[in-house]
Amino acid sequence: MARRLGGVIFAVAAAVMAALLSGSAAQVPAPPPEHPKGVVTYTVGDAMGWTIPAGGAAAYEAWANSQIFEVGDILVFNFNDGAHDVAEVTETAFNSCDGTNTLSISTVPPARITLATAGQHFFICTVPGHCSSGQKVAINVTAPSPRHPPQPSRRPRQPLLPLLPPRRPPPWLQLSHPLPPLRHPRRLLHGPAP
Ligand SMILES: [Cu+2]
Repeated sequence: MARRLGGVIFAVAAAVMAALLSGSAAQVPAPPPEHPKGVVTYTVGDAMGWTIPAGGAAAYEAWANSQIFEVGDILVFNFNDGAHDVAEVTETAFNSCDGTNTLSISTVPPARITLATAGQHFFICTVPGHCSSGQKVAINVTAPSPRHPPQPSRRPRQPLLPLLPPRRPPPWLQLSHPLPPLRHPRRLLHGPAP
């Protein structure tokens, strides 16, 4: 009898502990994945820099296709001061090498341009003849990933653990008649104490 009673108490206690443990474990949110690299700065054309490529526009096309650009990344255009510029243009202007209506233009090297939005970005040099000779590059920018979480100053501060009220055991675990303490189980074996 005492063994069974002790077993029941143990089972109930174990069930309560399991319920509490599983409940509290489920409340702890998984930590956000940390981005290992942060914002990536790309030098357009690498060692070639920003110039009229010997191989034509295919050189910049191949360079751009070998990278994965994400929102927040930075392009650096290296060129000789006064020899070139960098203009972001529409796709239509990019295709026709029209540098008359630019979205933005940088004339001082090195030009650092942050890729602020996802989608296609088109850059050309507006010096006559340069774009049509291949000084143009199209950049496909993908949406931010966990590699680029929002800036800490913009992220609302949250407690590490949510402040939830303490969990109560479910009603079916609440005993209407508390069980007597089992300090002297042997006594129960031989009947109630005198
Ligand atoms: Cu140029």
